[in-house]
Amino acid sequence: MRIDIVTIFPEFFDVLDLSLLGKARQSGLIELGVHNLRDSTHDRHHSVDDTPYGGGAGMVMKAEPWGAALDAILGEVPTEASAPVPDDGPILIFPSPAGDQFTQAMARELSLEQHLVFGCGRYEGIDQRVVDHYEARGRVRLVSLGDYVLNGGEVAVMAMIEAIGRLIPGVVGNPASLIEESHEDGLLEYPSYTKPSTWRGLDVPPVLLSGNHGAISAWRREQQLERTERVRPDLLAEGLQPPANAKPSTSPRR
Ligand code: JD8
Repeated sequence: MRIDIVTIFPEFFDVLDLSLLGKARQSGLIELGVHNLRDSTHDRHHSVDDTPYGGGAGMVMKAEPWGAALDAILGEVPTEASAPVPDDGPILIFPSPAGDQFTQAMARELSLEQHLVFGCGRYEGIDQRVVDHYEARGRVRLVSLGDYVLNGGEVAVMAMIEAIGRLIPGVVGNPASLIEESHEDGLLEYPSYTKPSTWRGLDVPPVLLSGNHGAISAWRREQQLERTERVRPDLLAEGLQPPANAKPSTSPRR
């Protein structure tokens, strides 16, 4: 997968050299390009923002630097808006508090793409015509990390790249560990334990030391249901999702 990021804080993404994603880049599973928006400005101050039309607090990011930066990454996009919008090719993703909620299902969907381009806004946001221009010429998505306000898109992009990147086959060493995760089957994960079997007077649940795998799976499922009921009953309302590797069920959904 090719990932491009446009931002005024390119060093923010240096951390992507580390850990799993760092290895995935070395192995070629993920190709990453980080672009400084100011490199697409031509004035002495490399200015990327200006006052909002209609007044109001704060500054808005100018369209021209974004147009220059994204055209350079997306390659020639059809000039006239009437051209059919290709349903393949890169997806341009703008993090925004006004975007669609980012979820595990969206992460799985985007992990199947060949080329993701992330545009990190700052200030009060990006001139709306940037989104309108590229929406008329290709696939554009506004995505929100959650219902709270950040100062810019970088943190959201970091979270999305981690959630998407680890679903690319080969990035996570043992793909089995991807199955039994919160949100993968619509349930929160069960509690985990490791040695010692007693710590500060707290014992590991005996069933986990029993070697009885049937009993252990039943206990873990029970823990998932109890925890989800208690912490995220909304997930139960959504109905359980079949685990990613589940065979499509022929029986009508109850
Ligand atoms: C992109 C600029 C800051 C937002 C005025 C504060 C995502 N879940 C999320 N919360 N906030 C963002 C987000 C915030 C951003 C930008 C994403 C670009 N800002 C603005 C509007 C109010 N300032 C986000 N994903």
